[in-house]
Amino acid sequence: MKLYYAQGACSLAPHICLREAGLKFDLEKVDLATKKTSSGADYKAVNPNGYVPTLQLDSGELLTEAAVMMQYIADRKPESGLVPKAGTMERYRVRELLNFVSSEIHKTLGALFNPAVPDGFRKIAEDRLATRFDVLTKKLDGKQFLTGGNFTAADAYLFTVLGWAPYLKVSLAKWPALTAYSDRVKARASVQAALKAEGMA
Ligand SMILES: N[C@@H](CCC(=O)N[C@@H](CS)C(=O)NCC(=O)O)C(=O)O
Repeated sequence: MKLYYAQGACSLAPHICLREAGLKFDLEKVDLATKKTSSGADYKAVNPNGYVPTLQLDSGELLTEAAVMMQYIADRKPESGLVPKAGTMERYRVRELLNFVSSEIHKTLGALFNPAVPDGFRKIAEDRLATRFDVLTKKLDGKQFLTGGNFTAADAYLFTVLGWAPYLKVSLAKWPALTAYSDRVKARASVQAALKAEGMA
């Protein structure tokens, strides 16, 4: 498999999952500004949307959308527990979280990377995020990870997007449980290895 990624972008989440699952994979960096990959390829020919991540499967097929490729990765190594077995309620819970992180946190925080975002929008985004962070704080009460004691793909995803907060000047000071959670996730060997491979550690 090959993961097309950009440093610290949402592609970090499937990258962490690949390492958690112990799968063999290559990385190819994408320059999001020029849409060229590190091998000089036209990234838009890989993913017409021009965004990362894209996962090239061993069959050569291309799979996009972070939350979906994490499920694909997890299913290659069910014993990793990254996404529980099909048909179980636990699986729906992780899918529920993946969807929540994608639509409520990733896209709201990610919009703030755009330097043209007006202050009014920033305020709306921050208010919305605050309500989501309150809910996440409650969810994490007494737990190591989002679903309990086991690390799942949802944790890889939430860790990745929370990591953008300092760059976006979104303060997490009101939610110390989220910072403690991020520190716990960051301490994992898979996360350290992924950060190192992306030049962030
Ligand atoms: N719906 C996509 C969104 C991916 C996305 O937002 N990627 C960002 C980085 S986190 C990106 O590549 N942005 C550059 C662009 O859209 O040109 C997914 O969930 O995988």
